[in-house]
Amino acid sequence: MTYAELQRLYQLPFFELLQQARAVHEQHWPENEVQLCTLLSIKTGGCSEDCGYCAQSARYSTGVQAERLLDTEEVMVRARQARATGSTRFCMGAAWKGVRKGTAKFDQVLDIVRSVSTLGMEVCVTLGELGEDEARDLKEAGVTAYNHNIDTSPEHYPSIVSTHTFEDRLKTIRHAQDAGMSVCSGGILGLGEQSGDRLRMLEILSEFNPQPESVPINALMAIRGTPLQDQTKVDAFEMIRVIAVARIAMPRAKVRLSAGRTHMSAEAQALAFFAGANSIFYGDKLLTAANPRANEDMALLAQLGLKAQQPNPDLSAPEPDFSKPMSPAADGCVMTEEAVHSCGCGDL
Ligand code: SAM
Ligand code: DTB
Ligand code: SF4
Repeated sequence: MTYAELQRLYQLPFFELLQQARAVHEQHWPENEVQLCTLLSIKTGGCSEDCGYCAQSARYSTGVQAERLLDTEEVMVRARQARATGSTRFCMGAAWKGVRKGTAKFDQVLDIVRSVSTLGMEVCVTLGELGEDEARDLKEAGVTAYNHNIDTSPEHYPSIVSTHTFEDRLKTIRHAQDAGMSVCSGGILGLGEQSGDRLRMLEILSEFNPQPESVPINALMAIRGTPLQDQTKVDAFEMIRVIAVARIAMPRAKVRLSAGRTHMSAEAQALAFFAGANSIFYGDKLLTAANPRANEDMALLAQLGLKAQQPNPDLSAPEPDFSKPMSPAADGCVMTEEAVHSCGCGDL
Protein backbone atom coordinates (compact mmCIF):
# COMPACT_ATOMS: atom_id res chain seq x y z
CA MET A 1 0.00 0.00 0.00
CA THR A 2 1.35 3.45 -0.81
CA TYR A 3 2.39 5.97 1.80
CA ALA A 4 -0.41 8.31 0.69
CA GLU A 5 -3.05 5.58 1.13
CA LEU A 6 -1.71 4.66 4.56
CA GLN A 7 -1.66 8.30 5.60
CA ARG A 8 -5.25 8.80 4.49
CA LEU A 9 -6.29 5.83 6.64
CA TYR A 10 -4.23 6.88 9.65
CA GLN A 11 -5.81 10.33 9.64
CA LEU A 12 -9.42 9.13 9.48
CA PRO A 13 -11.66 9.88 12.45
CA PHE A 14 -11.02 7.08 14.96
CA PHE A 15 -14.34 5.27 14.53
CA GLU A 16 -14.22 5.44 10.74
CA LEU A 17 -10.78 3.85 10.80
CA LEU A 18 -12.01 1.19 13.19
CA GLN A 19 -15.05 0.43 11.03
CA GLN A 20 -12.91 -0.03 7.92
CA ALA A 21 -10.39 -2.20 9.74
CA ARG A 22 -13.18 -4.27 11.28
CA ALA A 23 -14.74 -4.93 7.89
CA VAL A 24 -11.41 -6.19 6.51
CA HIS A 25 -10.85 -8.24 9.64
CA GLU A 26 -14.26 -9.93 9.51
CA GLN A 27 -13.83 -10.75 5.85
CA HIS A 28 -10.46 -12.45 6.35
CA TRP A 29 -10.66 -13.64 9.96
CA PRO A 30 -14.31 -14.52 10.67
CA GLU A 31 -13.47 -17.04 13.42
CA ASN A 32 -13.34 -14.64 16.38
CA GLU A 33 -10.06 -16.23 17.43
CA VAL A 34 -6.84 -14.97 18.97
CA GLN A 35 -3.63 -16.93 18.56
CA LEU A 36 -1.73 -17.53 21.78
CA CYS A 37 2.04 -17.51 21.28
CA THR A 38 4.53 -18.41 23.97
CA LEU A 39 7.85 -16.60 23.96
CA LEU A 40 11.00 -18.09 25.42
CA SER A 41 14.39 -16.45 25.59
CA ILE A 42 16.75 -19.34 24.81
CA LYS A 43 19.85 -17.13 25.05
CA THR A 44 19.51 -14.05 27.20
CA GLY A 45 21.67 -10.93 27.35
CA GLY A 46 25.24 -10.09 26.40
CA CYS A 47 24.36 -9.02 22.84
CA SER A 48 27.01 -7.13 20.84
CA GLU A 49 24.44 -4.83 19.20
CA ASP A 50 23.43 -1.38 20.43
CA CYS A 51 19.67 -1.35 19.74
CA GLY A 52 18.64 1.59 21.91
CA TYR A 53 15.51 -0.07 23.28
CA CYS A 54 16.97 -3.42 24.25
CA ALA A 55 17.47 -4.82 27.74
CA GLN A 56 19.85 -7.43 26.30
CA SER A 57 22.50 -5.24 24.72
CA ALA A 58 25.86 -5.70 26.48
CA ARG A 59 26.45 -1.96 26.00
CA TYR A 60 23.89 -0.89 28.58
CA SER A 61 23.59 -1.64 32.30
CA THR A 62 20.05 -2.92 32.47
CA GLY A 63 20.47 -5.55 35.17
CA VAL A 64 19.98 -8.38 32.67
CA GLN A 65 22.84 -10.87 33.04
CA ALA A 66 24.25 -12.72 30.05
CA GLU A 67 23.28 -16.37 30.20
CA ARG A 68 24.23 -19.50 28.25
CA LEU A 69 22.16 -20.96 25.45
CA LEU A 70 19.57 -23.31 26.96
CA ASP A 71 19.88 -26.99 26.20
CA THR A 72 17.27 -28.88 24.26
CA GLU A 73 15.56 -30.53 27.21
CA GLU A 74 15.23 -27.24 29.09
CA VAL A 75 13.49 -25.77 26.07
CA MET A 76 11.30 -28.84 25.58
CA VAL A 77 9.98 -28.56 29.13
CA ARG A 78 8.83 -25.01 28.38
CA ALA A 79 7.50 -25.93 24.95
CA ARG A 80 5.40 -28.80 26.31
CA GLN A 81 4.04 -26.49 28.96
CA ALA A 82 3.18 -23.90 26.30
CA ARG A 83 1.26 -26.47 24.31
CA ALA A 84 -0.54 -27.77 27.37
CA THR A 85 -1.70 -24.26 28.22
CA GLY A 86 -3.12 -23.61 24.76
CA SER A 87 -0.35 -21.92 22.76
CA THR A 88 -0.26 -22.81 19.09
CA ARG A 89 2.99 -21.03 18.41
CA PHE A 90 6.28 -21.27 20.25
CA CYS A 91 8.70 -18.39 19.64
CA MET A 92 12.31 -18.65 20.71
CA GLY A 93 14.51 -15.58 20.91
CA ALA A 94 18.28 -15.29 21.18
CA ALA A 95 20.24 -12.14 22.00
CA TRP A 96 22.68 -12.41 19.14
CA LYS A 97 23.77 -10.23 16.25
CA GLY A 98 23.18 -13.33 14.15
CA VAL A 99 24.02 -16.98 13.60
CA ARG A 100 26.60 -18.72 11.42
CA LYS A 101 26.48 -22.25 9.99
CA GLY A 102 29.15 -24.59 11.35
CA THR A 103 29.20 -23.10 14.85
CA ALA A 104 28.30 -25.10 17.94
CA LYS A 105 25.62 -22.62 18.93
CA PHE A 106 23.89 -22.85 15.55
CA ASP A 107 23.98 -26.66 15.70
CA GLN A 108 22.43 -26.47 19.15
CA VAL A 109 19.64 -24.20 17.87
CA LEU A 110 18.95 -26.67 15.05
CA ASP A 111 18.72 -29.47 17.58
CA ILE A 112 16.25 -27.43 19.67
CA VAL A 113 14.15 -26.66 16.60
CA ARG A 114 14.04 -30.32 15.50
CA SER A 115 12.73 -31.31 18.90
CA VAL A 116 10.21 -28.48 19.34
CA SER A 117 8.84 -29.04 15.85
CA THR A 118 7.60 -32.50 16.87
CA LEU A 119 5.06 -30.93 19.25
CA GLY A 120 2.58 -29.68 16.65
CA MET A 121 2.94 -25.95 17.30
CA GLU A 122 4.17 -23.37 14.84
CA VAL A 123 7.86 -22.88 15.52
CA CYS A 124 9.19 -19.35 15.31
CA VAL A 125 12.75 -18.26 16.01
CA THR A 126 14.39 -14.85 16.21
CA LEU A 127 18.15 -15.17 16.17
CA GLY A 128 19.31 -11.98 14.42
CA GLU A 129 21.04 -11.98 11.03
CA LEU A 130 20.83 -15.02 8.76
CA GLY A 131 22.62 -15.89 5.54
CA GLU A 132 21.14 -18.11 2.85
CA ASP A 133 22.65 -21.31 4.28
CA GLU A 134 21.49 -20.64 7.82
CA ALA A 135 17.97 -19.89 6.58
CA ARG A 136 17.87 -23.14 4.62
CA ASP A 137 19.08 -25.18 7.60
CA LEU A 138 16.50 -23.62 9.91
CA LYS A 139 13.71 -24.33 7.47
CA GLU A 140 14.86 -27.94 7.10
CA ALA A 141 15.04 -28.36 10.88
CA GLY A 142 11.37 -27.38 11.17
CA VAL A 143 11.13 -23.61 11.66
CA THR A 144 7.81 -22.34 10.32
CA ALA A 145 8.39 -18.59 10.82
CA TYR A 146 11.38 -16.32 11.23
CA ASN A 147 10.89 -13.17 13.31
CA HIS A 148 13.00 -10.22 12.24
CA ASN A 149 11.46 -6.84 12.86
CA ILE A 150 12.21 -3.75 10.82
CA ASP A 151 11.23 -1.88 14.00
CA THR A 152 10.71 1.60 12.51
CA SER A 153 11.26 3.57 9.30
CA PRO A 154 14.58 3.35 7.43
CA GLU A 155 15.00 7.07 8.13
CA HIS A 156 14.60 6.71 11.91
CA TYR A 157 16.49 3.40 12.23
CA PRO A 158 20.01 4.92 12.41
CA SER A 159 19.02 7.00 15.44
CA ILE A 160 18.10 3.78 17.26
CA VAL A 161 20.82 1.31 16.14
CA SER A 162 24.33 1.91 14.80
CA THR A 163 25.84 -1.60 14.78
CA HIS A 164 23.81 -2.85 11.82
CA THR A 165 21.70 -1.21 9.14
CA PHE A 166 18.10 -1.26 8.03
CA GLU A 167 19.30 -2.83 4.77
CA ASP A 168 20.95 -5.66 6.79
CA ARG A 169 17.53 -6.35 8.33
CA LEU A 170 15.88 -6.51 4.89
CA LYS A 171 18.58 -8.88 3.63
CA THR A 172 17.90 -11.36 6.44
CA ILE A 173 14.18 -11.17 5.76
CA ARG A 174 14.81 -11.98 2.09
CA HIS A 175 16.97 -14.97 3.06
CA ALA A 176 14.21 -16.28 5.33
CA GLN A 177 11.62 -15.87 2.56
CA ASP A 178 13.84 -17.48 -0.07
CA ALA A 179 14.32 -20.50 2.18
CA GLY A 180 10.54 -20.92 2.40
CA MET A 181 9.98 -19.78 5.97
CA SER A 182 7.09 -17.47 6.79
CA VAL A 183 8.23 -14.07 7.89
CA CYS A 184 7.13 -12.41 11.09
CA SER A 185 8.11 -8.77 10.91
CA GLY A 186 6.83 -5.65 12.58
CA GLY A 187 8.09 -2.93 14.82
CA ILE A 188 8.03 -0.87 17.95
CA LEU A 189 6.11 2.32 18.67
CA GLY A 190 7.55 4.80 21.13
CA LEU A 191 11.13 5.07 19.84
CA GLY A 192 10.83 8.83 19.45
CA GLU A 193 9.52 8.43 15.91
CA GLN A 194 7.01 10.65 14.10
CA SER A 195 3.74 9.25 12.82
CA GLY A 196 5.31 9.40 9.34
CA ASP A 197 7.93 6.87 10.47
CA ARG A 198 5.18 4.49 11.57
CA LEU A 199 3.53 4.79 8.18
CA ARG A 200 6.83 4.23 6.34
CA MET A 201 7.31 1.10 8.42
CA LEU A 202 3.84 -0.15 7.44
CA GLU A 203 4.45 0.82 3.81
CA ILE A 204 7.63 -1.28 3.68
CA LEU A 205 6.06 -4.25 5.48
CA SER A 206 3.01 -4.20 3.23
CA GLU A 207 5.24 -4.17 0.15
CA PHE A 208 7.12 -7.32 1.10
CA ASN A 209 6.48 -10.01 -1.47
CA PRO A 210 4.87 -12.06 -0.03
CA GLN A 211 3.50 -9.88 2.75
CA PRO A 212 4.58 -10.97 6.25
CA GLU A 213 2.65 -13.88 7.68
CA SER A 214 2.58 -12.03 10.99
CA VAL A 215 3.18 -8.48 12.09
CA PRO A 216 4.05 -7.86 15.72
CA ILE A 217 3.25 -4.36 16.90
CA ASN A 218 5.21 -3.64 20.07
CA ALA A 219 4.95 -0.61 22.33
CA LEU A 220 8.32 0.25 23.80
CA MET A 221 8.93 -1.23 27.22
CA ALA A 222 11.25 1.52 28.43
CA ILE A 223 14.12 -0.34 30.05
CA ARG A 224 16.17 1.40 32.73
CA GLY A 225 19.79 1.76 31.59
CA THR A 226 19.01 2.01 27.87
CA PRO A 227 19.18 5.28 25.90
CA LEU A 228 15.38 5.14 25.56
CA GLN A 229 14.69 4.69 29.27
CA ASP A 230 12.87 8.03 29.57
CA GLN A 231 10.65 7.78 26.52
CA THR A 232 7.02 8.57 27.25
CA LYS A 233 4.56 5.69 27.06
CA VAL A 234 2.81 5.08 23.77
CA ASP A 235 -0.75 6.37 23.72
CA ALA A 236 -3.20 3.45 23.45
CA PHE A 237 -5.21 5.21 20.71
CA GLU A 238 -2.03 5.53 18.63
CA MET A 239 -1.31 1.85 19.11
CA ILE A 240 -4.86 0.94 18.04
CA ARG A 241 -4.64 3.22 14.99
CA VAL A 242 -1.43 1.51 13.86
CA ILE A 243 -3.03 -1.91 14.37
CA ALA A 244 -6.09 -0.87 12.36
CA VAL A 245 -3.97 0.45 9.48
CA ALA A 246 -1.81 -2.70 9.57
CA ARG A 247 -4.98 -4.84 9.38
CA ILE A 248 -6.20 -2.97 6.30
CA ALA A 249 -2.79 -2.93 4.59
CA MET A 250 -2.02 -6.61 5.32
CA PRO A 251 -5.40 -8.36 5.48
CA ARG A 252 -4.04 -11.91 5.67
CA ALA A 253 -1.35 -11.27 8.26
CA LYS A 254 -1.74 -12.14 11.89
CA VAL A 255 -1.41 -8.80 13.61
CA ARG A 256 0.17 -9.45 16.99
CA LEU A 257 -0.52 -7.09 19.87
CA SER A 258 2.95 -7.62 21.33
CA ALA A 259 5.10 -5.91 23.98
CA GLY A 260 3.47 -3.19 26.04
CA ARG A 261 0.16 -4.79 26.96
CA THR A 262 1.01 -4.29 30.65
CA HIS A 263 0.52 -0.57 29.97
CA MET A 264 -2.83 -1.05 28.25
CA SER A 265 -6.19 -1.29 29.98
CA ALA A 266 -8.44 -4.25 29.24
CA GLU A 267 -10.67 -1.82 27.29
CA ALA A 268 -7.78 -0.60 25.12
CA GLN A 269 -6.77 -4.19 24.37
CA ALA A 270 -10.39 -4.97 23.46
CA LEU A 271 -10.35 -2.11 20.96
CA ALA A 272 -7.07 -3.42 19.54
CA PHE A 273 -8.71 -6.84 18.98
CA PHE A 274 -11.72 -5.12 17.42
CA ALA A 275 -9.37 -3.20 15.10
CA GLY A 276 -7.71 -6.37 13.84
CA ALA A 277 -5.21 -7.72 16.35
CA ASN A 278 -5.60 -11.50 16.42
CA SER A 279 -2.57 -12.74 18.23
CA ILE A 280 -0.80 -12.10 21.54
CA PHE A 281 2.23 -13.25 23.46
CA TYR A 282 0.83 -15.37 26.24
CA GLY A 283 2.59 -15.97 29.53
CA ASP A 284 3.88 -13.85 32.35
CA LYS A 285 7.06 -12.79 30.62
CA LEU A 286 8.18 -11.60 27.19
CA LEU A 287 11.92 -12.12 26.68
CA THR A 288 13.08 -10.21 29.74
CA ALA A 289 10.19 -7.82 30.42
CA ALA A 290 6.79 -8.33 31.95
CA ASN A 291 3.64 -9.40 30.14
CA PRO A 292 0.11 -9.66 31.57
CA ARG A 293 -0.50 -12.76 33.63
CA ALA A 294 -1.81 -15.74 31.69
CA ASN A 295 -4.93 -16.04 33.85
CA GLU A 296 -5.76 -12.34 33.27
CA ASP A 297 -5.49 -12.89 29.52
CA MET A 298 -7.76 -15.91 29.69
CA ALA A 299 -10.30 -13.87 31.66
CA LEU A 300 -10.11 -11.02 29.13
CA LEU A 301 -10.66 -13.31 26.15
CA ALA A 302 -13.61 -14.95 27.92
CA GLN A 303 -15.12 -11.55 28.74
CA LEU A 304 -14.89 -10.56 25.08
CA GLY A 305 -16.22 -13.87 23.76
CA LEU A 306 -12.97 -14.50 21.88
CA LYS A 307 -11.61 -18.01 21.49
CA ALA A 308 -8.03 -19.15 21.63
CA GLN A 309 -6.99 -20.33 18.17
CA GLN A 310 -7.09 -24.12 17.80
CA PRO A 311 -3.97 -26.06 16.80
CA ASN A 312 -3.29 -26.38 13.09
CA PRO A 313 -4.23 -29.99 12.12
CA ASP A 314 -1.49 -29.94 9.44
CA LEU A 315 1.12 -29.73 12.20
CA SER A 316 0.25 -33.15 13.54
CA ALA A 317 1.53 -34.08 16.97
CA PRO A 318 0.60 -36.36 19.84
CA GLU A 319 -1.86 -35.16 22.46
CA PRO A 320 -0.29 -33.10 25.28
CA ASP A 321 1.34 -35.32 27.88
CA PHE A 322 0.39 -33.86 31.25
CA SER A 323 2.71 -36.27 33.08
CA LYS A 324 5.75 -34.31 31.82
CA PRO A 325 7.19 -31.74 34.21
CA MET A 326 6.02 -28.15 33.85
CA SER A 327 8.45 -25.25 34.07
CA PRO A 328 8.87 -23.53 37.45
CA ALA A 329 5.59 -22.00 38.56
CA ALA A 330 5.49 -18.23 38.48
CA ASP A 331 2.94 -18.26 41.30
CA GLY A 332 3.51 -15.53 43.80
CA CYS A 333 6.17 -13.95 41.62
CA VAL A 334 5.73 -10.20 41.30
CA MET A 335 6.50 -9.02 37.78
CA THR A 336 7.40 -5.43 37.10
CA GLU A 337 7.58 -3.38 33.94
CA GLU A 338 11.38 -3.47 34.09
CA ALA A 339 13.54 -6.19 32.70
CA VAL A 340 13.37 -9.32 34.82
CA HIS A 341 15.50 -12.43 35.06
CA SER A 342 14.91 -15.11 32.49
CA CYS A 343 14.56 -17.77 35.18
CA GLY A 344 10.98 -16.63 35.62
CA CYS A 345 11.49 -15.55 39.23
CA GLY A 346 10.51 -11.98 38.49
CA ASP A 347 13.47 -10.49 40.36
CA LEU A 348 14.99 -7.35 38.90
N1 SAM B 1 18.37 -10.38 18.41
C1 SAM B 1 17.25 -10.59 17.59
C2 SAM B 1 16.85 -9.38 16.79
O1 SAM B 1 17.26 -8.29 17.15
O2 SAM B 1 16.12 -9.55 15.81
C3 SAM B 1 16.06 -11.15 18.32
C4 SAM B 1 15.60 -10.61 19.64
S1 SAM B 1 14.93 -8.97 19.67
C5 SAM B 1 14.81 -8.78 21.40
C6 SAM B 1 13.31 -9.11 19.00
C7 SAM B 1 12.46 -7.87 18.90
O3 SAM B 1 11.91 -7.57 20.16
C8 SAM B 1 13.12 -6.58 18.48
O4 SAM B 1 13.30 -6.47 17.11
C9 SAM B 1 12.10 -5.55 18.96
O5 SAM B 1 11.13 -5.29 17.97
C10 SAM B 1 11.45 -6.22 20.15
N2 SAM B 1 11.89 -5.57 21.40
C11 SAM B 1 13.08 -5.70 21.99
N3 SAM B 1 13.16 -4.95 23.11
C12 SAM B 1 11.97 -4.30 23.21
C13 SAM B 1 11.45 -3.37 24.15
N4 SAM B 1 12.17 -2.93 25.17
N5 SAM B 1 10.19 -2.92 23.96
C14 SAM B 1 9.46 -3.36 22.90
N6 SAM B 1 9.92 -4.23 21.99
C15 SAM B 1 11.15 -4.70 22.13
C1 DTB C 1 8.46 -9.18 18.90
O1 DTB C 1 8.13 -8.39 17.99
N1 DTB C 1 8.27 -8.91 20.18
C2 DTB C 1 8.80 -9.98 21.00
C3 DTB C 1 9.22 -11.04 19.95
N2 DTB C 1 9.00 -10.36 18.71
C4 DTB C 1 10.53 -11.69 20.01
C5 DTB C 1 9.86 -9.53 21.92
C6 DTB C 1 9.41 -8.41 22.84
C7 DTB C 1 10.53 -8.07 23.74
C8 DTB C 1 10.14 -7.09 24.79
C9 DTB C 1 11.26 -6.70 25.65
C10 DTB C 1 11.87 -7.78 26.47
O2 DTB C 1 11.19 -8.73 26.88
O3 DTB C 1 13.07 -7.65 26.77
FE1 SF4 D 1 20.75 -7.73 20.31
FE2 SF4 D 1 18.34 -8.17 19.18
FE3 SF4 D 1 18.58 -6.74 21.48
FE4 SF4 D 1 19.42 -5.70 19.19
S1 SF4 D 1 17.29 -6.26 19.69
S2 SF4 D 1 20.54 -5.67 21.16
S3 SF4 D 1 20.21 -7.50 18.13
S4 SF4 D 1 19.05 -8.89 21.21
